[in-house]
Amino acid sequence: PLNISRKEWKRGDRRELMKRDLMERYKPHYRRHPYLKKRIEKNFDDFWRFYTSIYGDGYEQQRWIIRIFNSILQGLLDRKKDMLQLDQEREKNQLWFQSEEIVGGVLYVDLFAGDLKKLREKIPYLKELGINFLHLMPLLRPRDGLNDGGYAVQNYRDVDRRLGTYDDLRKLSRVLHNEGINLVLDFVMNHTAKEHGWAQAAMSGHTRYQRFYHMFDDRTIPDMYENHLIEVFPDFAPGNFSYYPQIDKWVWTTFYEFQWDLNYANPDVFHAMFDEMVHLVNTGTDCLRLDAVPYLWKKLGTHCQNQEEAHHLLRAYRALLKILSPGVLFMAEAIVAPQEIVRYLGVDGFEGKECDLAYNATLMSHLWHALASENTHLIRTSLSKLPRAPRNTSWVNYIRCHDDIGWGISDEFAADVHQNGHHTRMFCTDFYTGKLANSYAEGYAFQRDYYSGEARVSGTTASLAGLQKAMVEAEDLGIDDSIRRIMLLKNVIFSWKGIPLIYLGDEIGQTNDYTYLSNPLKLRDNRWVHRPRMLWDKVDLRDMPGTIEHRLFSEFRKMVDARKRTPAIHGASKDRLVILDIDSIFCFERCSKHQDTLFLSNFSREPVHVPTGMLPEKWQKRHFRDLYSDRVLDFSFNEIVLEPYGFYWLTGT
Ligand code: OTU
Repeated sequence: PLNISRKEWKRGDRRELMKRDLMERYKPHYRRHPYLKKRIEKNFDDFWRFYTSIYGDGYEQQRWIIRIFNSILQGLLDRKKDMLQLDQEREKNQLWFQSEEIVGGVLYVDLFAGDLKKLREKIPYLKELGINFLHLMPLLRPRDGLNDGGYAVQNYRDVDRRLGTYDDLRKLSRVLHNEGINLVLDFVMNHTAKEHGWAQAAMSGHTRYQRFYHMFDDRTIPDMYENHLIEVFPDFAPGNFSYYPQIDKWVWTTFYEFQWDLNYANPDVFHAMFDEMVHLVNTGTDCLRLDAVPYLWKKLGTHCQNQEEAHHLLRAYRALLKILSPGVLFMAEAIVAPQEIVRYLGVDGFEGKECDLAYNATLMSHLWHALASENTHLIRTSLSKLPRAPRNTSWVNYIRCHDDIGWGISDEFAADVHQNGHHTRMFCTDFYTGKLANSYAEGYAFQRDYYSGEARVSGTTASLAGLQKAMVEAEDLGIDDSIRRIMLLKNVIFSWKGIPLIYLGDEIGQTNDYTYLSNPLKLRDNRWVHRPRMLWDKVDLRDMPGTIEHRLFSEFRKMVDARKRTPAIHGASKDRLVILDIDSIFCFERCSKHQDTLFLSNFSREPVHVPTGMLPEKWQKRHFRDLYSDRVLDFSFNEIVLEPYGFYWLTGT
């Protein structure tokens, strides 16, 4: 029942009325959950502002808001004691994720360990690696058959049967926490599988559920939208709409035909998805990876990505989870133009109100470009032109994930360094698919664009960096170089502001896995080439000096240790790019209360001498400590000498 009369609603301050009404309703629970009152007081205004900017503040909207807050209350009542406690600790230490101690890893449960139970047995390996922020690829119950690597969820409250049960997941999350490892889970927010209960109800004609999706009676409106849309998977899912004769309707399907985009213009969807989110949060996850967020809002006449409303939705959900589970982070998966990605971290007045983390796809793709071209003009120009990540957020820095590499290089930034954007992206594709004469890479074109010829690229880190070719040709120098290249890229993601995220298997240099070609459910999607089954025989070689695995693994360990003992890597330090007049050098400085550090990377296959006179004044000296190798270096002749693909983490002695 509504407590506020229409008259009051009409005349009064609706936000205050609603807030007071909710606070009154939850009073009986303040004794057991004393923080609830404070959290509502603190976050309600944000929720209201963003929620009503989408759904309005009509009298009936109260009913939705009360439902939403009832979901919070239910979530709080179901929430386990240890989680409630962690929430409170993290409320006092909100920027825990900015610590230099945090090191991320990502894996597929089945390919890495078999199932959730067996994954528990692999925890010692994760600890040996120093990983304490672990993203498990989608593991909620997917549709049968093709499921886009789990990104077509049939039931958000159940676990993929092949991996285990819901209890196994809860148990795993508890065990991980006891071992000091944070858990990241996917919340596939933009779409459900067409086998999801809602979609099934829609398919059988239930109008309430048809409104959960974007459905059209004929092609008129889809065609109007289509004029401005891009295709994400032009090869296996051309167009953005699919026809279903059972209901004689066209349904919005940005990705595969079996992934139905949710209609967030409907408050029913906002609430229903919030309920699913609450449930997921209560498995004990520390961070939700929000999949495909750029697509959440559709607006005719636009390309329907990165709309302001999509941001409002994330901000409204952010405010709600701060009430239920302030210990849980939001990580945006928005692989879009550099200028757009950063907006998911809440810039321009929305600092701290949107996502806490976001994939740094700009850094990732530009690192590969710098490596191929042995030139850092583009990466440093692009990075220096972008707004900084707000101080209460962090990037997730990676060189590779489970997806293809998209060449997120902007025409504008390319023009700033007198390059043509299209040609630059073509160069990257050609280089990493091994088309250019001097290329060492073994990658594959993914979803080539019919008009521009541009394509994203699939391939593991090791294969793209040349290890696969060098091993086939048994070329010692090639092997040395590719190991250097891999470590060069890793060194940047380990020291750049944010959390480094390693795709498990990279630490021992796993190359492309071609077995997907004999699996009918995988064979058309070459992203599976870089999602190899973990080769535990190779892992065992990490202890055998002289092997590639040993070399890579020990360097990786060294890097984790170095990161953890470098205070300037903490998110609170001040960072700035240092532009040197040497094409192949990427240099930045990070200054903390405790120590200043200068990071230098050489993207050239040749050694490079950097005259110390080129550096900012405080770095013009002769003796340094390299925090990576933990050695004191003496650069006589006033030159810092970097080996081919070499790098230093320098501090004063
Ligand atoms: C994500 O990626 C997932 O990471 C993919 O594995 C899924 O297939 C997809 O969503 C659908 O769920 O286009 O090529 O801007 O780029 O959401 C990968 C975001 C993708 C999109 C991204 C998408």
